[in-house]
Amino acid sequence: LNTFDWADAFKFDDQLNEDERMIRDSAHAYCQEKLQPRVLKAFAEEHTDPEIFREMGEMGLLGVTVPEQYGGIGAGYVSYGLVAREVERVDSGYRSMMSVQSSLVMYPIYAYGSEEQRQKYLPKLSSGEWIGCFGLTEPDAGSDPAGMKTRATKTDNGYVLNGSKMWISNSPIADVFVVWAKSDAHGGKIRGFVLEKGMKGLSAPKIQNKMSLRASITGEIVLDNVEVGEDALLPYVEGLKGPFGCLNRARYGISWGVLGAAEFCWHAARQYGLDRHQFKRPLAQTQLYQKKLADMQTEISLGLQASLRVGRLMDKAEAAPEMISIIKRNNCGKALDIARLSRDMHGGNGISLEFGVIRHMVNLETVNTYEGAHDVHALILGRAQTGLQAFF
Ligand code: TGC
Ligand code: FAD
Repeated sequence: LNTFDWADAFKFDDQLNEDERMIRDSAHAYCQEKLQPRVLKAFAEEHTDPEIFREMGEMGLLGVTVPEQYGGIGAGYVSYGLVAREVERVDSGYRSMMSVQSSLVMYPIYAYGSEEQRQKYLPKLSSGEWIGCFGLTEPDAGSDPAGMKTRATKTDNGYVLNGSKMWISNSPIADVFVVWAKSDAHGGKIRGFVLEKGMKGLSAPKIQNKMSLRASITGEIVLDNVEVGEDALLPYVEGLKGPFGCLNRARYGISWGVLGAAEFCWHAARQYGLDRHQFKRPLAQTQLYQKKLADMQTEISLGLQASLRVGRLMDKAEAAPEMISIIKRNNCGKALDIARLSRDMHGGNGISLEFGVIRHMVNLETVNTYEGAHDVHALILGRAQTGLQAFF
């Protein structure tokens, strides 16, 4: 009879190659040994440790898909997904720090930057010596980034930038700012600019009192007549496809990451149900408890297969953005359901930070919203199958 491993229902592991397993295992070891022990305090105290970027850099976890000549490890998108899953198994905030640096800062500099920009920024971002952030969202432009107000105005030597960005991961501790603005010199089209900490008129105040992603710092970016040279412009992209090209990669990584968080919540609920007795038997020996465990196992197993499939297509440059919308939307929604169920299955203990599940639950509320809210991805998919846009 063929065997069934409850934790790996579809023999997911068999579908990975040796290199992918090695990257996954070393990411798992780092995350469990170094990140897991400090997450409770970091979340409770709303503290982001910049040293984590250096550690991740040393482990080769930043810019996994960036070629080695720029400091990356030149691995594929399945490897990137496996890393995201291991990091988010500990905390969505840590995965956020990693994926902004990799997909939203290193990727645009690599894909749209000049050779000088690649040489200047990528090695230091990949080692974690420099921290990056990505400014697209504004106070009045979230789901609709085309409505941004930030402007780049041409000067004799370059550009002057004015505007403000909101809800920007890493910004208060960032050294490098990838900022998107409408440029008058380019017919009002959206262009990317690489700014640096310390530029006159550039500030990044922290957003206080978040109840989610508390281990990952979030801030604004305020641009008050920031003057930059021509060399700050990302030369090789214009229009919304610039930021969306980065978001495709980050959203893909998130689809894996949230399954790591969901697996944590599933395994915790299973163990809790085996250990805790009520009515003279383990909670796990009740039909309602087992039904919930079966739902968790099913959704996680299916989600992993879908992300793996899209990852293999990304490695062949054959993945369409709509595929990414399916996995980002569904995996986030399912992970959030699983975290909420696990919280419930832990009873009163479920609300304590000590058990970890409520931390994942509140984190996943953010992950379900950022990088295209759950309903926004539904509209992308609705448009793709009807030909009718329902955004406005
Ligand atoms: P639309 O007319 O659909 O497209 C405008 C132009 O963009 C191109 N495009 C894409 N290109 C590549 N990949 C994609 N996924 C693309 N989607 C669109 C499109 O081809 C077109 O190009 P062109 O050359 O014809 O001009 O644009 P729209 O304004 O109608 O957009 C609607 C919508 C809803 C699809 C879009 O605006 C959207 O996805 N909104 C969600 C916004 C979002 O995801 N923001 C994320 C901010 S960053 C973030 O949250 C980081 S958190 C990270 C962390 O901490 O981990
Ligand atoms: P809105 O766009 O105002 O949406 C509010 C609600 O309305 C949502 O439920 C949405 O689904 C719904 N909605 C919107 N439009 C429609 C429609 N047409 N039809 C039906 N329903 C609709 N951004 C960055 O640029 N960089 C970052 O690093 C970054 N990090 C973040 C970190 C955190 C902790 C958070 C919370 C956000 C971050 N974001 C970042 C911003 C994030 O991408 C936005 O919050 C997200 O895109 C949603 O925009 P919004 O908050 O303005 O919500």
